[in-house]
Amino acid sequence: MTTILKLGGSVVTDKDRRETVDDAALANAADAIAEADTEGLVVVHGGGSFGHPNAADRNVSATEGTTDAADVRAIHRAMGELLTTVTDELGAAGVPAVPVRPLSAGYRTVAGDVELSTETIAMMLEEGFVPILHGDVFATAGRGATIVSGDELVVALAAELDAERIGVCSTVPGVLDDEGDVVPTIERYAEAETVLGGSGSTDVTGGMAAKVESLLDATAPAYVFGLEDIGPFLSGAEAGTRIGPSP
Ligand code: IP8
Repeated sequence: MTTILKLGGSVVTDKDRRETVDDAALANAADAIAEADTEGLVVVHGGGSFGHPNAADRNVSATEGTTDAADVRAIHRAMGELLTTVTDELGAAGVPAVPVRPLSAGYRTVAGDVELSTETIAMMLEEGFVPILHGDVFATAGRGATIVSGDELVVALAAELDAERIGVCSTVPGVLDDEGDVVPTIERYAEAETVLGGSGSTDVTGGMAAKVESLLDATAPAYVFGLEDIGPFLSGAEAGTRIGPSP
């Protein structure tokens, strides 16, 4: 069984302090993953205070491209530093984590779709490794390079690897309604539109609304939950908000 777990950039970094890892949150996430059965697990982490400020400085987003290779290098470098920290921390906790860099494994088409080659990742899984990917900068037909969010990669990975479940670990315990309560399920975007706001910090890929919209297109049910629910999610429980039809 293949499971895709996204660690939100705002969970593993201090989103308000540039290029700063949230050591305690990352250690908690690493411990929860290490305690679970990691066979068939792929982890993707977001950009947080590494990717988003570097992309925003250069006016690069999921739709705005750059043709300047120095921009591509700068954004990719920042994400590489975060990837190294996340992979090392997971490894130290006992997870057989190995890094995978999306810039070298995919691209965005002229229609805006994400193409990701997953043969290498499938072989890593077969050999018992846990591949770790991240939101990145992606060569994009006719636009130079744009940002690919971790959420887009999660959807592409789920389709290509025929995953059964997607988990998205966020700073909140799920998608919240106006009263601050977790919305248990979202099956259509219209149901959630009124409760979805933007992101509080610099987020070039659109915050919770964009997350829900892209997860609704996924080939597997997706769950949005907080740090405390990584363990329950990985053990097969329902956690936070389920996005998409029931499994
Ligand atoms: O935080 C964005 O990934 P996300 C990655 O999953 C960059 O949206 C480079 C900003």
